[in-house]
Amino acid sequence: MYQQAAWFTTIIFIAGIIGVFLYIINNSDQKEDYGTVKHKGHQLQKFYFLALIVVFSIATVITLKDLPFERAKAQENQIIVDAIASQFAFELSQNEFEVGQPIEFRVTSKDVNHGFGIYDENMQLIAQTQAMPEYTNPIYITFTKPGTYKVLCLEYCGIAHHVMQATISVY
Ligand SMILES: [Cu+2]
Repeated sequence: MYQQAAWFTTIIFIAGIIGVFLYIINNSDQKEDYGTVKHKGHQLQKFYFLALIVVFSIATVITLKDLPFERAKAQENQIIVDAIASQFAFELSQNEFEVGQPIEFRVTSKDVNHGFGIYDENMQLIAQTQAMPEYTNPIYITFTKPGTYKVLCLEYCGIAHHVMQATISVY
């Protein structure tokens, strides 16, 4: 659906640009007094510049208001799990959970920047954040299916980055 909207928008913009080019080509043989043309052009420029600012400001406000996905929020009865990344392992204060239990992972790093990506059994990324030294980034997640989930590092952090992982079991 978003793909389609992107396509339509692109095509409309391309059509608009082609239209402008055709208009300019069509009118390029008309001779006018240089002074008048310059004056008119300047006025037009001012008008289009303002119009662009207005159109893009409105478009920005409208499109930034809502994310195309639901944002996870903190819950009252959530379990808090400390997740500490370091070269080249994840240390989780708990890695066994129940289906339907809201969890907050508090993700940080002991050394360099790492990624913290939670993958389901089909190796689809279901949640992720950065693991950064001196920062704690939360992930709010409620597992809806039992199974074995994997945590993988998503940022190249050194020679053994590719082996950096942890396992989460959900019952
Ligand atoms: Cu890494």
